Amino acid sequence: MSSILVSLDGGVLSITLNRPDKLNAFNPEMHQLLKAALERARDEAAVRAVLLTGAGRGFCAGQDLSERNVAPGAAPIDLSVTIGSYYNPLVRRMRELPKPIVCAVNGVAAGAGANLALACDLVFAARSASFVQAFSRIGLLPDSGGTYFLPRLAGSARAMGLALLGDKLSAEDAGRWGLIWKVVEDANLMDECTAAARSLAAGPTKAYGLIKKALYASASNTLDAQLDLERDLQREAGYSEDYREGVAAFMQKRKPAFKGK
Ligand code: LHQ
Repeated sequence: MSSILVSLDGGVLSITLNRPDKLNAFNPEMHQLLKAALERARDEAAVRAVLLTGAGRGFCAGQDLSERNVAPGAAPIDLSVTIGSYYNPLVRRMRELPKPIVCAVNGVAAGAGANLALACDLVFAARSASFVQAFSRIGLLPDSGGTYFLPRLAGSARAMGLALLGDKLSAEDAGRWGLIWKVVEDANLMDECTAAARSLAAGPTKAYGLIKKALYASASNTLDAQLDLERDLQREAGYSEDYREGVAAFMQKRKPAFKGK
């Protein structure tokens, strides 16, 4: 059984992390297959949104620690190699993808798995799901963008508490704290996420890519720089076929038929 399942339907590329007996923890094969799936999402015009979830009772437990056990007396492993080769390129690939990524957090999201969810654009979590910055429990600091996302989403006091204590944060608290978009009942998670991804896949894809670019740039921009960026990106959006269609449909009081161009 492949460690990543991929299928395309209605413009939505569904990607399922599939190592359920390990709560979908990452090994090199899973990284390589996820990379290929995200490259497909970037390159194929037929893909207009991505839906990411996990198989079984967990979303993702981060790095597979059974591959990281250092025998007594053995030389320490340089973790920066794994981070530099896999996790950092993964987070960059997701944020730079000019198409929206919907995340369905179906269960526990721990370590890099929690931060992988936070790197997505529209995050839904099942009521029974949870988020754990498990790193400090094993003597590490949050990676995969955790030290960037957490203070920006939840504020620095909550980011520090989560990182230092490594406690489980319920989906409900993650919703209240602004870490994610929405909490939904477990039984409705996949239906709601599929509907959101389908709706995005039928939308103005180019504009969505520009929205991602502008909002993600704003975290480190001055107001002046952001105003200039909005001007430049709006020029690009204004040249799209979907903008023409959007305005024409509004004037004709009909629903727009966006093509993603
Ligand atoms: C696992 C894992 C796992 C292997 C559950 N690995 N088997 C980047 C670069 C380089 C190196 C280091 O790391 C990183 C980034 C990181 O992600 S570091 C953080 C790594 N992740 C963690 O520390 C989380 C470890 N897991 C847990 O704390 C718990 O499993 C959580 C809180 C996720 C869930 O707890 P439970 O619901 O009680 O489940 P469980 O602990 O019983 O796990 C179920 C099974 O999954 C179990 O196997 P078993 O054979 O006993 O049924 C676990 O061993 C296995 N599993 N996480 N990361």
